[in-house]
Amino acid sequence: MSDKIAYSRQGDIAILTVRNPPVNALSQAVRQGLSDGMDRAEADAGVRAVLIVGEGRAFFAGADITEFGKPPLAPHLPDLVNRIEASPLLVVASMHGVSLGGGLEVALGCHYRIAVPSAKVGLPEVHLGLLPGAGGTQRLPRLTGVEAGLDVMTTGRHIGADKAHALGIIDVVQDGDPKDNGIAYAQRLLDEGAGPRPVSAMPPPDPIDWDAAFDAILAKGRGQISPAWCVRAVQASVEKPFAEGLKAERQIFYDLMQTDQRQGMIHAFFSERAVSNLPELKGVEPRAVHHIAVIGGGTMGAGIATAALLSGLRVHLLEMSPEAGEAARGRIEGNLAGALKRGKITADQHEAILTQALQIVTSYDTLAEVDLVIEAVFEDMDVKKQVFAELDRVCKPGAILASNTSYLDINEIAATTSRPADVLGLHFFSPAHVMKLLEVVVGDKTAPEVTATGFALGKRLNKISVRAGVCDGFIGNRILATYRTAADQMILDGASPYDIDAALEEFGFAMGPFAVADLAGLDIGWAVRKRKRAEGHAPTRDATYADKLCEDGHFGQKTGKGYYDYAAGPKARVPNPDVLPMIEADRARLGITPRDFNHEEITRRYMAAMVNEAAKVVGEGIARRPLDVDMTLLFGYGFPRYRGGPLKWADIVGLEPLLNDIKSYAAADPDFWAPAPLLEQLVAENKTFDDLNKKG
Ligand code: HSC
Repeated sequence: MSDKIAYSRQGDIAILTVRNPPVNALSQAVRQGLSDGMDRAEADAGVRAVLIVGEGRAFFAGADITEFGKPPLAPHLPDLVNRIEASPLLVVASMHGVSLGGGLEVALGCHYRIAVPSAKVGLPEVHLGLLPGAGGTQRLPRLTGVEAGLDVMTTGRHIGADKAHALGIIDVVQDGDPKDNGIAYAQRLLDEGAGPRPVSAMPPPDPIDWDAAFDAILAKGRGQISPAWCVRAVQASVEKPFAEGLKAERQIFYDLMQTDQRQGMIHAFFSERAVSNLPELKGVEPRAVHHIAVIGGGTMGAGIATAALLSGLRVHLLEMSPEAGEAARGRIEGNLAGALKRGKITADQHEAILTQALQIVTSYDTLAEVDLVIEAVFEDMDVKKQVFAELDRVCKPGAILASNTSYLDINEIAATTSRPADVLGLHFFSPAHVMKLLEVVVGDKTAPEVTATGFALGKRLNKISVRAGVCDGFIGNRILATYRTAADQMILDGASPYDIDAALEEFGFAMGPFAVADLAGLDIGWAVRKRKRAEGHAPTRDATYADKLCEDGHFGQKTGKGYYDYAAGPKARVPNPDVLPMIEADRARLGITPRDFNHEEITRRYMAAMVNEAAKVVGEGIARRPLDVDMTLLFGYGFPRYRGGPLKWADIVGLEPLLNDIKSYAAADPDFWAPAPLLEQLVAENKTFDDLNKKG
């Protein structure tokens, strides 16, 4: 028997204990061990019941994802689940930690299910571009009904034991040791004369309007297909005999396995975990951080302070005046009220944060004891330098001084202090207590333990932290500036902002770039354009329509008008009729005859600009690996997760055709479209971005 499964006996009960750390993924060895364990129990004289229980953190985290994309190895999971269910012995699953995907499917193949109160179950396969492929779409609806079953599998969310019990997924919820609980429960069932109770033998649930459900879920997924296909598999569970339903499920599973979306989502799953794994920080101890200061209580500073408070840190928030301090407190209170409402904190925690953990101050001298400071003041180098001079004066030795700048040179800021090794960038995204991305910007002199502390803080704040080098805009905003310029240039050539938003939303972005600009505030881009013009870095054909909007006081949603008119509310996007005439005036000034762009052409150009700049960012070492760029765009810029990130997307569509596109655009604008050397090199060597990820 495989060493992943330990076989033992207690009276009439055979116990199969799963030992496959860290999370008991159902690898080939585990499947084989379970199958052998069932054979052994059935041949073991006197055994009347089997208990399946996991050791360590989980019952089972699901199928072993590292085996996907490789030739499947027997025993296959669906066959194993059927085999367990068909046993003449009574089979009990005792669940703790997570039982996800194939892990829950194994439990559904067991005849009875008991769980500890902290256990969580779910069918998260849709987050990998798949659907449950080991009978989950056929068995779960027999227990829960179609609507609840579809909710579980199309959202992929984790469900607590009590809720799962209420839904009929778990029979008993009981505190205690999972193994002891399972043995006692199996014994009780035997004593009561219970026998095997296969879910497959239960009657199918009532039907729903399948086509309507399919269309609604497809529309909600913004192009992601696997949730909608759950509907068709569940439909089969209602309309076909069990064995035929299983075949239908398996066919859809195999079809989804072949899709780009499956590749993209599995890339996202592993990259999300790999991105904070820096070889340079192996063995480097982060500094202890218990108490931080945030300088500036605007939207960004208040969001950062909220995130820190929610993670249990003490926060001093420094503002210029008591009035500004009170306004900052109001913002934080608003954020915390939201967290309380969503159940992220209890009323007691809310009270303790506001009365003890948060302190609003107006003097730098109060910051002498803090472990780390995050400056979030106006985006101006001189202002930042003044702040850092003050911090350098008052902060204790060893305190870390961080800037939340989104573009400015961390090395220049660090050089104004007497302790450049303690300075780094911590670039949050607004709203900072919600958005998952944190760019940890490492300056030339930043000490390794300071970088390690940035990553440790990111983890504590539940962020996805990405290492970025110093350049204008770091990873994300530098790439954004390029694809936004490509969009502006397309507008000069004839596309409208509304065509571009529609094309990118079809591609899977939650919002197109112009709707995003309206949301973020058009004044941000205005300030950047003015700075770049002053530095002599304006595009050859410089569009001014966005400046005109700002000059007229239209900054997007916050003023009620930008590219769109929000008179009917923030979600009611109506094109602002003033915008197209402003664009036409720009075209006339620059002597451009507009032409039509279709959505495919818009997307190709936009993505080509994004990939080309991303390749430069990786080639220059600003991002460590292609996957670092992918995670930045996924978690900070609304890039569709099912496409994996821009460089995963590039690998999938092919680097050579992309390079050819870039070269063809370069004919009209050679500076902007200069191909990234790294992209040219990969094409010449017939390699992919993912080959670089694998090198680490
Ligand atoms: C599935 O089950 C498909 C089936 O329906 C059908 C299959 C049918 C096939 C038919 C063929 C004929 N596999 O996240 P953490 C690793 S699809 C392999 O840091 P946490 C993870 O990479 C699966 N490895 O910990 C990491 O490795 P590292 C459905 C897995 O406590 C380590 O474990 N299940 C793995 O924050 C720790 O993970 C899911 O989608 C897996 N399944 O979270 C669940 N799961 O240390 C995916 C994890 O080297 N997993 N690893 O970096 C999760 O959601 C989270 O990992 C947990 C733990 C909540 C389990």
